[in-house]
Amino acid sequence: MQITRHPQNPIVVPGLFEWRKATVFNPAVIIEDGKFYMIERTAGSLTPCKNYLGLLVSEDGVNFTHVTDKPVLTPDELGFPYGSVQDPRVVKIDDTFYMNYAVRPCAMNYYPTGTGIPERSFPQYPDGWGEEDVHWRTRSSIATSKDLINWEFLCDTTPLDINDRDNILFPEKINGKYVLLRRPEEYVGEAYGTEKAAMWITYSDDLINWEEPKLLAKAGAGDWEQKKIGGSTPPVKTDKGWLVLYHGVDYDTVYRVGALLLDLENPEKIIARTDNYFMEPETYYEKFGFQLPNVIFPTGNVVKDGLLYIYYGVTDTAIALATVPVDDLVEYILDPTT
Ligand code: M1P
Repeated sequence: MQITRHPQNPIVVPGLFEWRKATVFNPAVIIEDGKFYMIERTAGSLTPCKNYLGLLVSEDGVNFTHVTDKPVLTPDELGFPYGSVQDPRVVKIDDTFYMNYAVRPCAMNYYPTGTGIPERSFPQYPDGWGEEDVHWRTRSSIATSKDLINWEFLCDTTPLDINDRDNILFPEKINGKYVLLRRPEEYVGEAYGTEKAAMWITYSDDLINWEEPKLLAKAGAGDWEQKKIGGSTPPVKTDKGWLVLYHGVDYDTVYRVGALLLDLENPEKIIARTDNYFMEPETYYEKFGFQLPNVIFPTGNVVKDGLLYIYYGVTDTAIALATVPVDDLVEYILDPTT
């Protein structure tokens, strides 16, 4: 199976506007009316690292320009004037766009070390912000839009007192219910059936009230996913099952990418899973960057002409694109010797 990194990588880089001059990464991407729309996670500074979401458009999925010179979603609009809005994933159900995003009510300071996890500190904020533990945790939510520009908060999909990100909606209801992937960081230990943060699945009739999540996939035996795993991209429907990319993190905080195939009618059932990763940091822009080295972090994928376009953050610094025939990837998951 051949994964092709685009020669123009990284295809989207920081700059242009104050609110994206430090970094851009981990984008949502969706095709609408034949055009590729990207929602990028951005920051104008690392101290504090207050993240915004910007909107770009492209005819070819490679060359993107901004639809508007302002962010389309800010932490301020969500009621968090010192917060950070992160890691969007977008699907369209009927005539509405649904965006999963993560929110930290107070943004932290990051000081890159160049060799690993950035050092961090907790800024002082006014008006009581930062005084409660919950202000420094990451919750996940859904916003809706009819045009990708104007977004409205719909609901929180996680309890507010735990860290829970990598929340991802399926692009259609299954057996009459909305379906959501989650990655509750604190659901570890014997009672939860997993020793490492894992992927969970939950259902809802109305998108507001979510059932108790069930454990879907936990870190496998491979070293590459020993620290934790999490869902990466919105599920893609194929004749063989729902294709879901996920990330695994090792003890050196290297991020790699694997994939799952889930049953179309019962997405709790894993039909097949890559034992090993199929992408890892290889190129300079994937190994070295402004924030965190050795991170590839897909958050968007679309299919066009049989090709899966995988959009991923690199080193939390820029955005890259890789493609693979979707059938080849599915065959590879079912039989890695192909
Ligand atoms: O810094 C790498 C990634 O770390 C987190 O991802 P996860 O909790 O799933 O490991 C997120 O902050 C993500 O945005 C970031 O790219």
